[in-house]
Amino acid sequence: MESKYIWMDGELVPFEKATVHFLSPTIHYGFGAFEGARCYNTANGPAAFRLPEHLERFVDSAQILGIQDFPYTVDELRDAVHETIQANELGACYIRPALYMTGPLGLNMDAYKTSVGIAVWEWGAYLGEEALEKGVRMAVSSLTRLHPNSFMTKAKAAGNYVNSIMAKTMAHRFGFDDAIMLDPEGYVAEGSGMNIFVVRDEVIYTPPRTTILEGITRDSVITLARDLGYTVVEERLVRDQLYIADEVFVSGTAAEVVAVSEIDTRKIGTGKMGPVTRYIQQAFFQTVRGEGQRSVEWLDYVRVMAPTII
Ligand code: PPE
Repeated sequence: MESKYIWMDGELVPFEKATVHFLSPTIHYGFGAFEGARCYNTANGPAAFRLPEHLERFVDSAQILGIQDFPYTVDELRDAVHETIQANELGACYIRPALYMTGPLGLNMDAYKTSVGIAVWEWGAYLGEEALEKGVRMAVSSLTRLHPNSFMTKAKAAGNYVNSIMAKTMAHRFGFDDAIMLDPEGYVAEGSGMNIFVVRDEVIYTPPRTTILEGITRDSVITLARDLGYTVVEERLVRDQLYIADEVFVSGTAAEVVAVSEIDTRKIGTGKMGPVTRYIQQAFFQTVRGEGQRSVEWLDYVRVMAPTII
């Protein structure tokens, strides 16, 4: 995760100096939010995938949390991301904006001040290079995904990830690659850090937006699948629908598009990446590399900025 500089409130700070005070309320209470986007290498140079949409979701996270002093516009953040990628001399990389609080501890956010940082680093295949071809083995978690009236599922709030971390780690310790979370009513919600899709008889199903993070990769997959002529249905799914699916796959910025070969010790379909997943994975990678029909619409080519290194 190392890089040369991290952007912090308008300045590019050398990596080792990019620290936050121990008394930040974000450390004590998990009150903060983050975003995750990716930049890919294309024939026309590095380009960030759907960057404005990611930054809009970042601003929305602040809005959902009730933060009233969020200091930047989407355009300012976009410039900052470009500047940070440039300063770090990176091509393909992961982009991690985060907002965190300074100010007195205590549970009234109106006493805090909001700060924003942006880190970028080279981050390879999140679930492993092999997973992109072979798929991953997942387990339904015994932990319930967030109740929409206690944690807000549309915000990428830092504290929401306590639930994800516990679920993913448990799955790992039990020998699986990742966890599938059910919502408070028992319906399939999402993975610890990715959305989920089911393929049955060539129709693609995915849980509705209500209790999940509205993944930008999820939206891209739905759009690409429809472009390819598939029917995509957003409806509630139960866990046994996963077991009898022809194919299951997950999507996320970090995870990209990855097949699920096994769930709760049941082999899914043939136990290998299915044809629909492969087709969509190919369309996704073509798009992010600048070779798809949607590439122009979705790629934000990194611009040269005048850096403000301190
Ligand atoms: N659900 C959750 C809970 C989630 O965290 C992510 C992204 C998604 C769905 C997919 O959303 P999108 O990236 O917009 O397609 N998870 C981020 C964090 C991963 C991490 O380990 O950190 C990501 O993929 O960047």
